Amino acid sequence: MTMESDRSTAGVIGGFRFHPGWFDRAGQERLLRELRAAVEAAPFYTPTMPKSGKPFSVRMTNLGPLGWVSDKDGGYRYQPTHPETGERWPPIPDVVMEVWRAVADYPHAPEACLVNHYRPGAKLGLHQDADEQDFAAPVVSISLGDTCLFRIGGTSRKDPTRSFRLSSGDVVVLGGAARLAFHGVDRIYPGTSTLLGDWLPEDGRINLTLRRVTRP
Ligand code: MD3
Ligand code: FE
Repeated sequence: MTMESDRSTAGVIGGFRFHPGWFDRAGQERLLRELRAAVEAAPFYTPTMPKSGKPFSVRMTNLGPLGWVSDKDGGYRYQPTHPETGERWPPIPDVVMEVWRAVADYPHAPEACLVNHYRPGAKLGLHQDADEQDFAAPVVSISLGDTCLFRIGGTSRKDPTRSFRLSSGDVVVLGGAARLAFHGVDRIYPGTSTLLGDWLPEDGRINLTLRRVTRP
């Protein structure tokens, strides 16, 4: 019962909702087809850290009217265009909007869908999502491809954390207190899914995070 990483969410900060297996394999493949078409128009790029300019190990792109970007000079921000192509981000596919409508319990549309690609070895350090104006809206996450080890704590960096695995097709909703919880991705388990192999030779994991950015 006290495994370091299991599928139970007991003891996790309030407002955290876990929907394992929301998408079955056919649903994951349908979603991936939409995503591939969008990523052709808005390719993955490598963001860099504010000030240091150190590259992220995670590659990113976005869908929707606003996208989250980061670079040395501009820092963390939302903007309507891709930092390398200068084009507007492609729309958020209907299948993704349907997940928001089903789980978000929030009456306005999301504005940003950040698409993270983790190759084996990529990580995302413990952080808060705090670049949005409306914390009343939850963040909704969809996992595709290889399983990862995800960690979530409390609203202070010093709070204890819990780890568990997120697998292909899982949906997580971060609302209430969890909306400002520290969280991160500690590792990717290579070879745990066959979903991405045909598309991304380096395989790995994709995560979509849906967010409301502006106050409605
Ligand atoms: C907990 N992404 O893009 S998704 C991010 O798996 C991010 O790619 C991770 O953290 C990923 O910012 C985690 C699950 C998630 C998303 C947002 C959260 C967990 C969260 C916001 C608050 C608390
Ligand atoms: Fe985050």
